[in-house]
Amino acid sequence: MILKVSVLLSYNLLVINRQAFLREMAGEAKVRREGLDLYSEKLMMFAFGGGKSGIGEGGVKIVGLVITEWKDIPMELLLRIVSLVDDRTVIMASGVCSGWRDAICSGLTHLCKNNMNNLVLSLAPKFTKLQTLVLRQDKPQLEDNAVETIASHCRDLQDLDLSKSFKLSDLSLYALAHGFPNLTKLNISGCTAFSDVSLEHLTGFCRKLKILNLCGCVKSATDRALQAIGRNCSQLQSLNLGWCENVGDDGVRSLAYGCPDIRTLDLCGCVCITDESVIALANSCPHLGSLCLYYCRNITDRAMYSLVENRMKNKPAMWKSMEGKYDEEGLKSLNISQCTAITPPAVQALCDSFPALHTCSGRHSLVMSGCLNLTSVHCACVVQAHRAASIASFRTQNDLGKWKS
Ligand SMILES: *[C@@H]1O[C@H](CO)[C@@H](O)[C@H](O)[C@H]1NC(C)=O
Ligand SMILES: *[C@@H]1O[C@H](CO)[C@@H](O)[C@H](O)[C@H]1NC(C)=O
Ligand SMILES: *[C@@H]1O[C@H](CO)[C@@H](O)[C@H](O)[C@H]1NC(C)=O
Ligand SMILES: *[C@@H]1O[C@H](CO)[C@@H](O)[C@H](O)[C@H]1NC(C)=O
Ligand SMILES: *[C@@H]1O[C@H](CO)[C@@H](O)[C@H](O)[C@H]1NC(C)=O
Ligand SMILES: CC(=O)N[C@H]1CO[C@H](CO)[C@@H](O)[C@@H]1O
Repeated sequence: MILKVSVLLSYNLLVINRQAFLREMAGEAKVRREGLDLYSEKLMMFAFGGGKSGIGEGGVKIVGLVITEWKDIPMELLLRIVSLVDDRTVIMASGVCSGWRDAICSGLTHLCKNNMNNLVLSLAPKFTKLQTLVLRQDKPQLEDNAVETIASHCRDLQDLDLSKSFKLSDLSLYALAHGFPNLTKLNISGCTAFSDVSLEHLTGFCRKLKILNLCGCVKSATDRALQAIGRNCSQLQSLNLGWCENVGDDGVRSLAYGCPDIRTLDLCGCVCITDESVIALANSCPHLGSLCLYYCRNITDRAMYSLVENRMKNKPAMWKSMEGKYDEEGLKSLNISQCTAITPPAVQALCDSFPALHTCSGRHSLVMSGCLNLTSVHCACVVQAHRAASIASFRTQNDLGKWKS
């Protein structure tokens, strides 16, 4: 019975890719609206022991108890229903009847909360076509054997979220490395137990990674691991290294040179990095659109001017290649909050050369709170920025000249 309940739960909590999931459960041909409705009805009949029990007339009557929505069904009854019907029916009903699904999910969340590891162990072998798997946990339960099971059964997986699973050890990363050569998205944010050796190993196998979240992985995100990422994962577009305080310039430099397609990089709280990191990124990563340098205290104006300078260098080429899609390139988001060494003229130059950066109230794309010396910077909202662009670029040239001399 637990297994059946868990299969249903998995629909919401484990399985995100509904299409692949339905294909897996039903076979392509059967996934038709009418088919789903039939399943739903079959399920209802199980629920109430007879054909026409008033479903669809705004409610279901059972002696002494009026049920207007699925969520009103007592938990014992739900459990009984689930234990009677086959997995496929339950799943198919979930596909059409969100009320049913929500009822089960809200009612049985505790089951999942306390049995995540067992759920995964029993479910993974059933979902061999799974492409996306999100295993978020309130309290970490996932253990290496669950990840090993996923790795040996769900060979098509491309997107895996294991964030905050700090019970996992290096064994999990080794299992992922060998199980998923085609992994494009991996979230191990907050998985603090992994070592840099195992991460390095992983990058040698998962070479198609595009999105990687290592936020808080202090032990694994070292310069050595970043060098491996730079050598192996040239398609990387998004990397979160937030609060990875072992990351230094050598690592970021390797990353910048090895992953020229990087678009989003979070270096917040990487206290060891200096201007050299930003200069390498500015030189090598023309698509960089979002950069977080929050609390990187050793970043100075030099870093800001390197971004500006590369913007000027790349602009003519960009105009040509983007055919007017000017706004799609260049920094769109920058967080230099708490970077106390940066001065107003440098940030002004930055604002002037990246029109997408703005400080419109309530939705800053340039965040500089905590830098008291920046109060004199005036960064326009997007509309004005467009208009000011030509004047701005002239001013920027002047600023650059000043800085260089
Ligand atoms: C990975 O992708 C390649 C190319 O798309 C494919 O040939 C291969 O079978 C895939 N490997 C796995 C384990 O899915
Ligand atoms: C990864 O996990 C963290 C923590 O659960 C979450 O905030 C983040 O949105 C997830 N996704 C990506 C793509 O980083
Ligand atoms: C960062 O700045 C502090 C203070 O100026 C300095 O002591 C430290 O050596 C710098 N760190 C690096 C990695 O350059
Ligand atoms: C800037 O970055 C820090 C660290 O990631 C974050 O806490 C803060 O919310 C960011 N600020 C904005 C406005 O995005
Ligand atoms: C920023 O301003 C404060 C107070 O005005 C001053 O003490 C500090 O030296 C300034 N820092 C820099 C880097 O200019
Ligand atoms: C194929 C390839 O380039 N693999 C590299 C992955 O990263 C490690 C560690 O930096 C290198 O030793 C491999 O050569």
